[in-house]
Amino acid sequence: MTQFDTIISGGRISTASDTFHCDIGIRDGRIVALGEQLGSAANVIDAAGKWVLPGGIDSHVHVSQPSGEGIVMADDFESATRSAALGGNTTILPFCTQESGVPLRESVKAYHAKAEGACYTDVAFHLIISEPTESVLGQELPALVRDGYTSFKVFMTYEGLALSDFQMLEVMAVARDTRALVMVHAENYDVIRYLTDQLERAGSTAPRFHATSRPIIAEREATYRAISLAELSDVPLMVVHVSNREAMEEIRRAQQKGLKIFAETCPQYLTLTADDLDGLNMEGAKYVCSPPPRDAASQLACWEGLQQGVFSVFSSDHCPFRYDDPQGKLVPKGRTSFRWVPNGIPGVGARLPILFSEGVIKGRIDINRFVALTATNHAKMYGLAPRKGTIAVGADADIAIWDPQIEQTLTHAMVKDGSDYTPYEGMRITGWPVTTLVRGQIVARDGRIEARKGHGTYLKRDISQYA
Ligand code: DUC
Ligand code: ZN
Ligand code: ZN
Repeated sequence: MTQFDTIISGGRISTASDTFHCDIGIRDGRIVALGEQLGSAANVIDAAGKWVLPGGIDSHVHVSQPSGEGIVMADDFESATRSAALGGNTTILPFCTQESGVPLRESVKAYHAKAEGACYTDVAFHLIISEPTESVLGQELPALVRDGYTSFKVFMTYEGLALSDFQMLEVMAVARDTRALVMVHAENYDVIRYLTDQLERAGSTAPRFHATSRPIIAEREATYRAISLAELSDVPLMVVHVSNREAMEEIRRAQQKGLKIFAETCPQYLTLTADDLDGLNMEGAKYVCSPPPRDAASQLACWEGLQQGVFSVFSSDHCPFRYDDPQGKLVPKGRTSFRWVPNGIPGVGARLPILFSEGVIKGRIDINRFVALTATNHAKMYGLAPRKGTIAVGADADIAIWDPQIEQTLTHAMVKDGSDYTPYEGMRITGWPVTTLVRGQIVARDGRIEARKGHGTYLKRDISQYA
């Protein structure tokens, strides 16, 4: 009888703190040994010359979310987790949106039904709170937090989603009582509404005006206000998808005061600018996301935030729509105004290669920070540690084996999500995750899926280590 189901041998292992060479012994989906000459195994994966890292955890993705009349999100749970696994991820955290007038528990059940049997990676859910009614605040949310939905997102903008400051305070009070983590989309709703009206009246309706309608000031002001409300409520806060220096400065100031304010940035804020929205005809729609990509100075600021610890997580904000599709970016109404262009871009498959290549290979961050930003901190932040997010005895064998030598040009065919484009098309990328194991099983290898659909499982989460 062999001692292990799988041994990964000869690789260079990095965690969020260390880099070392040894073999990894895996049994029953977990790491059970780290050492040399581990003995025999049913399967041996030769990782000589490769980098062996914790599988990525992408804690900000949107899958199968209702997105407005006539608009369909490009990914279901199968295609989103396929792309995630091919891109070196082993867990994703999509959102369950509260539907108007529907008990929150019903919305959660509906997402479970969509994910059940469909996933290649593991999955856990955040909640989106759009109607903080008495029963949601008093009964549903506390019960759902107890059941493992330990984080929820609130929006400060968007019709049907934006909460007033009063409502934000009510949600934060529940978070304080239950030790849940609040995530916030920080943009000033009235500023955006006002500017959108002005732009439309002036006939400035092309996709590029999406960026004009959501200036840095709108993000900075809302970031400051969200932090103030969290300070008043004495709760930790995660500011998601931060795009620029001014918002970052609000976050840094709060962090320096000792407040538990955390922040996330995403690949689009490192690699795209508002000029990308400027394409001919509707091409710019491919880059419509919120907050919008800014400029080169903002990109530099976001890199500094990753280097200096202002950002603790780097996520994709994968929110995929097909481009050449009347139910996607080319929805007929979108031609009349940027206001109606589906908001979001794909990225779950490209997130890790982009940060590896632009960050680690180009020397902006080291490999340990890469692991922290893409896996370990997500696990700690969202109640998945110590089971997920690291390479240690006892942890799930969620592992991505990287070839740091591969150089290629990124194309949509490589990320294989349900969309028909990648906003990062044409980027030169060095390093690629060649093998992804989820709980010890090879799910993706050399650009192909090898596991059965449904190998991915739902994860009930603990309270955040930071809450
Ligand atoms: N916010 C997100 O987090 N994702 C897509 C759109 C948005 O506004
Ligand atoms: Zn958002
Ligand atoms: Zn998002």
